[in-house]
Amino acid sequence: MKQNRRNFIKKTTMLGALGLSGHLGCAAKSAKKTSSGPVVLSTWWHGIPANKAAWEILGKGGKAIDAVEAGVRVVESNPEYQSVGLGGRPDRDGNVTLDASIMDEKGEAGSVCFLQHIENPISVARKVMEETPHVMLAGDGALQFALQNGFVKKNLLTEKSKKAWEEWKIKSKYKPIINIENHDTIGLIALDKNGDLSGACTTSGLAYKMYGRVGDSPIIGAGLFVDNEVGAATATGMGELMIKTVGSFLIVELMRQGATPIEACKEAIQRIVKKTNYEDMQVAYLALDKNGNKAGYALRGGFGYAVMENGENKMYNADSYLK
Ligand code: SD4
Repeated sequence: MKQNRRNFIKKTTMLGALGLSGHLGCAAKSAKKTSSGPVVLSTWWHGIPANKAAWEILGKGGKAIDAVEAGVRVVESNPEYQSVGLGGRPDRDGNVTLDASIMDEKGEAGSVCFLQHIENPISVARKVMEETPHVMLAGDGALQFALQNGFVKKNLLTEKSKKAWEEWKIKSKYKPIINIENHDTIGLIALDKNGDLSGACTTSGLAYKMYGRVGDSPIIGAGLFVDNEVGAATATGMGELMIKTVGSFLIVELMRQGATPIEACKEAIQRIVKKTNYEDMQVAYLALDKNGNKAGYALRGGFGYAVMENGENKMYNADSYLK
C-alpha cells in the first residue's frame, strides 16, 4: 500500500467508497454521557487491530494505560504498517527514526523522539514515564536507555520500505519536501471501566523527512494530551501544524470549559486554518471526554478512525473542515 500524499488522497476517496459508517462527530454532539463501559478509539485503519488488542484488556476490566500501550504495540510490530515502528518509512537518508508518547490517568507522561532501532518505542516511552524523573528522551540517549532496559536493537528498515525510499529518491531528486506526507500515525485514547483515561501516540513520522526532524507525536500537548478530570485527545497528520497550535492540549482545555469533543476538535482545526499555512496538508484529531463522548474531525476529507465499545469495533469516516 503506497502511502505518499497522492496515494493518501486516493485512499481517502476509497474510504468513502467503502461506505464507512457516518460522522461520529454528530453522535458526539451532546455532552451527556453516551458510554457507560470502556471505550477505545484510534486513528486510521490500523485502529481496528489496535482497538482489538486494547479491548482484550479493557473488556476484562483492565486499566486504560495497559490497554493503550498494548493496542499501539500491535501496529508498531506489524511491518505491513509502513508508518509506525518496524517497517516504518525512513527519513530521506534512509534512517527509520521513531517518535512516541504515552500519558496515564495520573497525568504522568513519557516520550521518546528520534529513536532508532527499537520496534516498540511506546514501551520505551512508558519506561521513561515510570522509571525516570523525566518526560522525554531523544535519539542516542533514548536508545541507550532502551537497551539498558532490555529492549532489543534491530533493523527496522524492511525491504519493502527500503525499496519505496529508493524509488522516492529518484523522483524527488533528494529534495526535502515537507508537505508531502504519510498520514498513518497511530494515536489511541481509551476510557476504562473505572472511568480512567489514558492515551498513546506512535509513529515513524513524516516519510522522507529531514534527518533529525521530530513531529508532534512525542510532544505532550501536541500529538497527545490526557487530563483524567476532563478528557483525552490525539492527533495525526502534518505534525508541525499541531505543534504550532498545541492542538491536543487545546482540545482538552476546550472540553474543560464545556465544549463537546466534536466542538473542541473543530475549534482546534479552525485554529490551524487561522494561524498556519496548511495548504496541501492534512491534520486530524480524536477526542474522548470523561463520560465516554467521542469525536473525530479533520482538516480535509478522508480521515478514518476506529471506535470500539460494547465489544463492537467499527470504522468511522470523520467530518472535515474542507469538504
Ligand atoms: C508527524 N504526525 O510526524 C506525524 C505524522 C503522521 O500519520 O501523523 N503520520 O508529523
